[in-house]
Order: sequence, then structure tokens, then C-alpha cells
Amino acid sequence: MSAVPSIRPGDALWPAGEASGPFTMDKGWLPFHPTPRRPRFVPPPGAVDAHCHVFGPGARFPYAAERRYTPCDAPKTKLWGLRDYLGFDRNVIVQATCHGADNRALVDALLTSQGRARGVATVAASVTDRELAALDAAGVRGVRFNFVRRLVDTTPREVLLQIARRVAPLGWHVVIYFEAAELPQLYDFFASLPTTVVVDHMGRPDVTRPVDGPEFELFVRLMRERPNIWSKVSCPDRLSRSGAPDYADVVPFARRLVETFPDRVLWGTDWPHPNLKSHMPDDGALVDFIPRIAPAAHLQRQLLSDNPARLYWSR
Ligand code: 0GY
Repeated sequence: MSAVPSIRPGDALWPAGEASGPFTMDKGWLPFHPTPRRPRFVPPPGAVDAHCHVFGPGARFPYAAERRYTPCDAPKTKLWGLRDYLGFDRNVIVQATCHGADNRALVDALLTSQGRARGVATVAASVTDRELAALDAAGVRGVRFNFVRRLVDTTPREVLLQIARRVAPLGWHVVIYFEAAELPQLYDFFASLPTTVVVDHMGRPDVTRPVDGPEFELFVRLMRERPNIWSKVSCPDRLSRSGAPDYADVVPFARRLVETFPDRVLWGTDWPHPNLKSHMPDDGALVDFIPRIAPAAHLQRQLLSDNPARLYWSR
């Protein structure tokens, strides 16, 4: 097998450029970290960064007309370089809303990853069985339903349910992204989904509230009652009010999920970190956050290797 080209932190080409092609990056867009440090924590063998994205490059993979933001390009070559630099083995690439339901950048990354990446796509209700089969062959193992209003227009629940029923026979799962305040209205719908369901970023709790208060308790209840529901314990940088690099206020939330549901949690960098406003996290510091939320070696192995291997690489 020939080596797959990659660009690592420290390489001259690593720092973000603009959006290429006919696109102009949003004013004030925060590009990914130009000089992430090498983490002190060494991930276990087979570790998976289970939430990350590729953006464009716009000149080759145009951003969607209906997008709510135009990012800097964040190509697959840099994602592979970051993976190696941080000590990870594999990636799960999640289709970002700036590409809408056009999964070409995702599929290109998967097909050229030499089996080291799997994907979560966005599909419309009009997707054909043939298109689903092609996505599956490329390494897609799930679809994402986004309920965050600043990112997408609402899709009716019947349509989402129909999509979930279509992908269930492929063995795919559904990834859901929502804000904690919306969970009471969405609870029954999530509980009704027929597949494995993976929640992005712990359902975005308000971490200024108690970890055993009613808001987070509702989320824990969802996971306790529905053994098909998993959570990513990702994005302390999005959730923290106490701030970088410690993100201390997020630790109790993530640690509670890791310790209560050790076989249903995943972790990811969220590189290249779309839409952050306060700061851009150092990806090395994010990796060093892991032992604080998963202190024991066996928890780290489940979180980073065993769980994602089961969900994404079982065939
Ligand atoms: C994330 C978070 C965000 C963006 C997206 O697809 C996306 O555009 O997911 C966000 O803005 O909170 O998980 O990448």
C-alpha cells in the first residue's frame, strides 16, 4: 500500500488558509489551531477520533448553497496528519452542515483512507437505495439528524423516522445533535428511533447547572432507559464556561457518562471546530482532557478503541 499524503502540525503547510474556489471564509471565522501541542496522554492502540469533519477544499468540493457558515478549508490531508500527530489510529468523519446533503468530500476522504476512516452522512428523504449502497461501500455507517436551529432548517420528524427506517437494515445508526433545552420536546422521538442512536456532545448540557440536576438527569434517564442510545463525551471547548485549557466545569458531566455507560461512549476532537467564537482549542490539550473524564485504563480503552471499533469497524 502506498502512503496516504498527509500534512501534520509543524509542517509549513499546516496552518489554515482561506476557503478556496469561489468561496469567502466568514468574517471572524476562527481557523483551527496553528500550533497544537503534542499531548502527554498516549491513546491506547487502535484509538479512534470519532467526531471530526472535513471542509472542502471548496475549489474541489463546493460548500452547499443552503449552508449557514463558510469555513476555512480543512482537507483530509490535514485530518490524517492531525490523527498521526495526536497518536490516534482512525477517524470517524461526520458530515458537516456546510456541505449539506452533498457527501462528496466525506466519501472522497473515506475512499482514500485505506480503511482508516468511517463516516456519518447527511441524506435527504429522496436518497435512493443505490445511493445508500454506495455510501455504505465507501464506509458510511450512520446518518446525522441535526436539531440545532442556528445550523439547519427543521426537518419534519416523520421524514427523519422514514430515513431511520431506511438505513436500519444496513446496520447503520443515527447521530443526533441538539441543545439540552430541547430534550423534553424531543425525548419521545429519540426514544422511538429504531437504530442505535449516538448523541453529539452529551446533548449540549448547560454545565453551570448541577450534574445531578433535572436537566442532565433527563439525559441520563434517556440513556438508562434506552440501551440503544450512546453519547459522545466530546467538545468541552463548546460547553465550558470556566474555559480553556482545563474545561474543569465539563469534567463531572463527561465523567458521569463514562463511568455509568462505559460501553456506550465515544470521544472525538471535533476538528476543525466549526463556529467557535470564544477561542480555538489546542487539539493536544483536548487529548489531555481524556484521562480526566476516563481516569482508568480500562475506561480509556472502551471509550477510544473498543466502543468505536464495535460501532464502526465490525465489518
Ligand atoms: C459540531 C458542531 C457544530 C457544527 C456542526 O455540522 C456542523 O456544522 O456540527 C456547531 O456549530 O455546534 O459538532 O461540529
